[in-house]
Amino acid sequence: MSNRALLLLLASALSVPLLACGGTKDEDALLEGEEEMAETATTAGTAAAPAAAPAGSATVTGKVAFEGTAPAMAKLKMEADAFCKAAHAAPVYAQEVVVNGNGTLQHVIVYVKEGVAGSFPAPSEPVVLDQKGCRYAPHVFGIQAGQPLKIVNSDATLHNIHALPKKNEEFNIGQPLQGMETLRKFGTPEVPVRFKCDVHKWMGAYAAVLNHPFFATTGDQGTFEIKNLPAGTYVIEAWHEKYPPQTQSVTVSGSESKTVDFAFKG
Ligand SMILES: [Cu+2]
Repeated sequence: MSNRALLLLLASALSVPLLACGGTKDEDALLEGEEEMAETATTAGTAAAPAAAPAGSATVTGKVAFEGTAPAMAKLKMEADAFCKAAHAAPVYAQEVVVNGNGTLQHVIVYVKEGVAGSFPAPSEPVVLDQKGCRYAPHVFGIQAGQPLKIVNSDATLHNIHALPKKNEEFNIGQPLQGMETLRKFGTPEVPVRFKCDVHKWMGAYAAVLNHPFFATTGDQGTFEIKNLPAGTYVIEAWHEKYPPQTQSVTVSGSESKTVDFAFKG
Protein backbone atom coordinates (compact mmCIF):
# COMPACT_ATOMS: atom_id res chain seq x y z
CA MET A 1 0.00 0.00 0.00
CA SER A 2 1.35 3.42 -0.94
CA ASN A 3 1.77 6.14 1.63
CA ARG A 4 -0.93 8.16 -0.10
CA ALA A 5 -3.42 5.28 -0.01
CA LEU A 6 -2.63 4.73 3.66
CA LEU A 7 -3.21 8.41 4.36
CA LEU A 8 -6.56 8.30 2.58
CA LEU A 9 -7.63 5.22 4.50
CA LEU A 10 -6.62 6.87 7.76
CA ALA A 11 -8.48 10.07 6.87
CA SER A 12 -11.58 8.07 6.04
CA ALA A 13 -11.41 6.13 9.29
CA LEU A 14 -10.98 9.35 11.26
CA SER A 15 -13.61 11.31 9.34
CA VAL A 16 -16.31 11.20 12.02
CA PRO A 17 -14.22 12.44 14.96
CA LEU A 18 -12.50 14.98 12.69
CA LEU A 19 -15.87 16.41 11.70
CA ALA A 20 -17.00 16.46 15.30
CA CYS A 21 -13.89 18.34 16.38
CA GLY A 22 -14.58 21.01 13.84
CA GLY A 23 -18.31 21.01 14.67
CA THR A 24 -20.62 23.10 16.80
CA LYS A 25 -20.42 23.63 20.56
CA ASP A 26 -23.23 21.12 21.05
CA GLU A 27 -21.29 18.49 19.20
CA ASP A 28 -18.22 19.25 21.31
CA ALA A 29 -20.31 18.92 24.47
CA LEU A 30 -21.57 15.59 23.24
CA LEU A 31 -18.02 14.43 22.68
CA GLU A 32 -17.00 15.45 26.21
CA GLY A 33 -20.01 13.63 27.55
CA GLU A 34 -18.96 10.52 25.71
CA GLU A 35 -15.47 10.79 27.17
CA GLU A 36 -16.93 11.08 30.67
CA MET A 37 -19.05 8.02 30.05
CA ALA A 38 -15.99 6.15 28.92
CA GLU A 39 -14.14 7.15 32.10
CA THR A 40 -17.10 6.14 34.27
CA ALA A 41 -17.25 2.80 32.53
CA THR A 42 -13.54 2.24 33.23
CA THR A 43 -13.90 3.15 36.91
CA ALA A 44 -16.97 0.96 37.28
CA GLY A 45 -15.07 -1.87 35.61
CA THR A 46 -12.26 -1.56 38.16
CA ALA A 47 -14.62 -1.40 41.13
CA ALA A 48 -16.49 -4.46 39.93
CA ALA A 49 -13.33 -6.57 39.62
CA PRO A 50 -13.68 -9.70 41.77
CA ALA A 51 -10.36 -9.10 43.55
CA ALA A 52 -11.39 -5.62 44.73
CA ALA A 53 -10.33 -4.98 48.32
CA PRO A 54 -12.71 -3.64 50.95
CA ALA A 55 -12.21 0.10 51.28
CA GLY A 56 -10.87 1.32 54.57
CA SER A 57 -9.86 4.64 56.05
CA ALA A 58 -8.58 3.83 59.53
CA THR A 59 -4.95 4.44 60.45
CA VAL A 60 -2.56 2.90 62.95
CA THR A 61 0.53 4.94 63.74
CA GLY A 62 3.20 4.62 66.35
CA LYS A 63 6.85 4.56 67.19
CA VAL A 64 9.31 1.87 68.09
CA ALA A 65 11.45 2.84 71.06
CA PHE A 66 14.79 1.31 71.98
CA GLU A 67 15.45 0.89 75.69
CA GLY A 68 18.84 0.21 77.20
CA THR A 69 22.30 0.54 75.76
CA ALA A 70 22.61 0.20 72.02
CA PRO A 71 25.15 -2.48 71.11
CA ALA A 72 28.11 -1.18 69.12
CA MET A 73 27.82 -2.24 65.51
CA ALA A 74 30.83 -3.76 63.80
CA LYS A 75 32.76 -1.61 61.36
CA LEU A 76 32.48 -3.25 57.97
CA LYS A 77 35.71 -4.30 56.33
CA MET A 78 35.24 -3.98 52.60
CA GLU A 79 38.92 -4.40 51.66
CA ALA A 80 38.15 -7.67 49.86
CA ASP A 81 36.59 -5.68 47.03
CA ALA A 82 38.39 -2.55 45.85
CA PHE A 83 35.20 -1.10 44.37
CA CYS A 84 33.31 -1.48 47.66
CA LYS A 85 36.14 0.01 49.70
CA ALA A 86 36.47 3.01 47.36
CA ALA A 87 32.69 3.59 47.48
CA HIS A 88 32.87 4.86 51.08
CA ALA A 89 34.95 7.80 52.27
CA ALA A 90 33.75 7.41 55.88
CA PRO A 91 33.62 4.21 57.98
CA VAL A 92 30.58 2.00 57.33
CA TYR A 93 28.89 0.01 60.09
CA ALA A 94 26.65 -3.04 60.19
CA GLN A 95 22.93 -2.22 59.98
CA GLU A 96 21.68 -4.87 62.40
CA VAL A 97 20.84 -2.56 65.32
CA VAL A 98 20.49 1.07 64.30
CA VAL A 99 19.32 3.26 67.18
CA ASN A 100 18.24 6.75 66.16
CA GLY A 101 19.23 9.95 67.94
CA ASN A 102 15.71 10.18 69.43
CA GLY A 103 16.02 6.77 71.12
CA THR A 104 13.99 4.83 68.55
CA LEU A 105 14.88 1.72 66.58
CA GLN A 106 15.34 1.72 62.83
CA HIS A 107 14.73 -1.16 60.41
CA VAL A 108 11.65 -2.55 62.17
CA ILE A 109 8.90 -3.93 59.95
CA VAL A 110 5.50 -3.23 61.50
CA TYR A 111 2.65 -5.13 59.85
CA VAL A 112 -0.83 -6.52 60.41
CA LYS A 113 -0.30 -10.16 61.32
CA GLU A 114 -3.92 -11.19 61.94
CA GLY A 115 -7.38 -9.82 61.24
CA VAL A 116 -7.22 -8.76 57.61
CA ALA A 117 -10.28 -9.93 55.67
CA GLY A 118 -10.71 -9.93 51.91
CA SER A 119 -8.13 -10.03 49.18
CA PHE A 120 -5.84 -7.22 48.16
CA PRO A 121 -4.46 -7.41 44.63
CA ALA A 122 -0.70 -7.09 44.44
CA PRO A 123 0.46 -3.75 43.00
CA SER A 124 2.09 -3.98 39.57
CA GLU A 125 4.58 -1.30 40.67
CA PRO A 126 7.73 -3.11 41.78
CA VAL A 127 9.53 -2.76 45.08
CA VAL A 128 13.13 -1.87 44.28
CA LEU A 129 15.97 -3.55 46.12
CA ASP A 130 19.18 -1.79 45.19
CA GLN A 131 22.75 -2.93 45.69
CA LYS A 132 24.62 0.32 46.14
CA GLY A 133 28.00 0.91 47.77
CA CYS A 134 27.97 -2.84 48.47
CA ARG A 135 24.99 -2.57 50.77
CA TYR A 136 21.32 -3.30 50.26
CA ALA A 137 18.90 -0.40 50.07
CA PRO A 138 16.50 -0.72 51.72
CA HIS A 139 17.91 -2.97 54.45
CA VAL A 140 14.40 -4.15 55.43
CA PHE A 141 11.19 -3.78 53.45
CA GLY A 142 7.65 -5.04 52.99
CA ILE A 143 6.30 -6.43 49.74
CA GLN A 144 3.04 -8.05 48.73
CA ALA A 145 2.94 -11.64 47.54
CA GLY A 146 2.79 -11.47 43.75
CA GLN A 147 4.23 -7.96 43.60
CA PRO A 148 7.37 -7.64 41.46
CA LEU A 149 10.68 -7.20 43.25
CA LYS A 150 13.15 -5.34 41.07
CA ILE A 151 16.70 -6.18 42.09
CA VAL A 152 19.14 -3.57 40.81
CA ASN A 153 22.94 -3.51 40.78
CA SER A 154 24.06 0.13 40.98
CA ASP A 155 27.66 -0.92 41.59
CA ALA A 156 30.43 -1.57 39.08
CA THR A 157 31.21 -4.86 40.76
CA LEU A 158 29.71 -8.35 40.91
CA HIS A 159 26.87 -8.92 43.36
CA ASN A 160 25.19 -12.26 43.83
CA ILE A 161 21.78 -11.86 45.41
CA HIS A 162 20.73 -14.99 47.25
CA ALA A 163 17.20 -15.15 48.71
CA LEU A 164 16.75 -17.69 51.50
CA PRO A 165 13.00 -18.16 52.02
CA LYS A 166 11.49 -21.19 53.74
CA LYS A 167 8.03 -21.17 52.14
CA ASN A 168 8.85 -19.49 48.82
CA GLU A 169 11.31 -20.61 46.18
CA GLU A 170 14.98 -19.88 46.85
CA PHE A 171 16.89 -17.96 44.20
CA ASN A 172 20.49 -17.06 43.64
CA ILE A 173 21.29 -14.59 40.89
CA GLY A 174 24.62 -13.16 39.77
CA GLN A 175 24.59 -9.56 38.60
CA PRO A 176 28.10 -8.93 37.30
CA LEU A 177 27.46 -5.58 35.62
CA GLN A 178 26.47 -2.14 36.81
CA GLY A 179 22.89 -1.28 35.85
CA MET A 180 21.65 -4.88 35.73
CA GLU A 181 18.06 -5.46 36.81
CA THR A 182 16.26 -8.69 37.63
CA LEU A 183 12.58 -9.15 38.43
CA ARG A 184 11.37 -11.77 40.88
CA LYS A 185 8.13 -12.43 42.77
CA PHE A 186 7.29 -14.26 45.97
CA GLY A 187 4.02 -16.14 45.74
CA THR A 188 3.40 -16.90 49.41
CA PRO A 189 3.28 -14.67 52.50
CA GLU A 190 6.38 -15.19 54.62
CA VAL A 191 8.06 -13.15 57.38
CA PRO A 192 10.96 -12.82 57.11
CA VAL A 193 12.74 -13.65 53.87
CA ARG A 194 16.47 -13.12 54.26
CA PHE A 195 18.75 -12.02 51.43
CA LYS A 196 22.51 -12.28 51.34
CA CYS A 197 25.25 -11.64 48.84
CA ASP A 198 27.48 -14.63 48.20
CA VAL A 199 30.34 -12.34 47.18
CA HIS A 200 30.26 -9.83 50.06
CA LYS A 201 29.52 -11.55 53.33
CA TRP A 202 28.57 -8.32 55.14
CA MET A 203 25.60 -7.72 52.82
CA GLY A 204 22.19 -8.68 54.22
CA ALA A 205 18.56 -7.62 53.83
CA TYR A 206 15.14 -8.80 55.02
CA ALA A 207 11.67 -8.69 53.50
CA ALA A 208 8.21 -9.24 54.91
CA VAL A 209 6.09 -10.86 52.20
CA LEU A 210 2.42 -10.22 52.93
CA ASN A 211 -0.92 -10.79 51.23
CA HIS A 212 -2.11 -7.26 51.98
CA PRO A 213 -0.68 -3.72 51.91
CA PHE A 214 -0.84 -3.02 55.66
CA PHE A 215 2.82 -2.71 56.59
CA ALA A 216 5.48 -0.06 57.16
CA THR A 217 9.11 0.09 58.19
CA THR A 218 10.72 2.42 60.71
CA GLY A 219 13.27 4.92 59.46
CA ASP A 220 15.46 7.53 61.10
CA GLN A 221 12.60 8.79 63.29
CA GLY A 222 11.51 5.30 64.40
CA THR A 223 7.88 5.91 63.46
CA PHE A 224 5.44 3.99 61.29
CA GLU A 225 2.05 4.59 59.70
CA ILE A 226 -0.32 1.92 58.39
CA LYS A 227 -3.08 3.55 56.35
CA ASN A 228 -6.39 2.64 54.69
CA LEU A 229 -7.26 -0.11 57.16
CA PRO A 230 -10.85 -1.34 57.08
CA ALA A 231 -12.61 -1.20 60.46
CA GLY A 232 -11.72 -4.23 62.56
CA THR A 233 -9.59 -5.78 65.27
CA TYR A 234 -6.02 -6.52 64.30
CA VAL A 235 -2.90 -8.08 65.70
CA ILE A 236 0.03 -5.81 64.83
CA GLU A 237 3.52 -7.28 64.86
CA ALA A 238 6.79 -5.39 65.07
CA TRP A 239 9.58 -7.49 63.60
CA HIS A 240 13.29 -6.81 64.00
CA GLU A 241 16.14 -9.03 62.80
CA LYS A 242 17.88 -9.27 66.19
CA TYR A 243 15.14 -9.11 68.84
CA PRO A 244 12.11 -11.35 69.39
CA PRO A 245 9.02 -10.04 67.54
CA GLN A 246 6.35 -8.22 69.55
CA THR A 247 2.61 -8.12 68.99
CA GLN A 248 -0.22 -5.89 70.16
CA SER A 249 -3.93 -5.93 69.47
CA VAL A 250 -5.79 -2.86 68.23
CA THR A 251 -9.40 -2.17 67.21
CA VAL A 252 -10.20 0.64 64.77
CA SER A 253 -13.53 1.77 63.41
CA GLY A 254 -14.36 3.92 60.40
CA SER A 255 -11.75 6.59 59.82
CA GLU A 256 -10.35 6.27 63.33
CA SER A 257 -6.64 6.76 63.93
CA LYS A 258 -5.00 4.88 66.80
CA THR A 259 -1.52 4.85 68.21
CA VAL A 260 0.35 1.64 68.97
CA ASP A 261 3.85 2.03 70.39
CA PHE A 262 6.46 -0.68 70.76
CA ALA A 263 9.67 -0.84 72.77
CA PHE A 264 12.62 -3.18 72.19
CA LYS A 265 15.09 -3.74 74.99
CA GLY A 266 18.78 -3.92 74.26
CU1 LIG B 1 27.62 -8.14 46.84
